[in-house]
Amino acid sequence: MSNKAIFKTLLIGEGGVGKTSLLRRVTEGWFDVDLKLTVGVDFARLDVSRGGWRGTLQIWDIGGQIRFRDLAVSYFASARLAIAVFDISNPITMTRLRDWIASLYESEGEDILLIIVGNKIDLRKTLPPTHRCITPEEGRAFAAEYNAPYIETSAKEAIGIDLLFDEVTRLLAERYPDIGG
Ligand code: G3D
Ligand code: MG
Repeated sequence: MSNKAIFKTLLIGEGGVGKTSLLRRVTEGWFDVDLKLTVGVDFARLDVSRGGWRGTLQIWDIGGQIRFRDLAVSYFASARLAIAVFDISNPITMTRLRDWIASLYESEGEDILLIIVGNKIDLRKTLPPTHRCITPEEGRAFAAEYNAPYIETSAKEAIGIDLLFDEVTRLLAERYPDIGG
């Protein structure tokens, strides 16, 4: 009998940073549930495990049509963890992520688990050297301000996705050792 706990996991960050692309990557081949709601939130469900610990992530991906100020209550409510995404090729998306995190903290408290993701790292090698990209060191320093792990990904080239969800699982298993399983 399945008795796995469900952990609401949010994807947050500016439009265009790659949230939906990351979700598509992780659910490829694993795909379980995909509900498109009229409010513009997609869900995907992903079973994860670590040692004897097992859980189900219910990953919420907000649609681009939802305005920021509409969000807090309905989207953030009861989340266990947030994956906060910026685009390494677009530094303003890192700055704006601060507002997302502040809003999340205001709604759910600063105790919520958080992982910072710098996505689109494939662009470091294709953009001209004059293009200002966020460096790994800058990404780590940003995440350290929130005491959060920093993971770099490319949804396009499927880099770092497993690592990201290993980290999600690790944080949840450590925070909720007795719930999963
Ligand atoms: P969002 O859900 O955060 O709004 P999307 O972002 O997943 O819709 O992605 C926005 C655009 O960025 C898409 O391009 C998508 O293909 C691209 N993208 C997402 N992840 C990556 C990545 O890792 N590398 C690169 N190079 N591009 C990425 P379009 O052109 O469809 O708008
Ligand atoms: Mg999207």
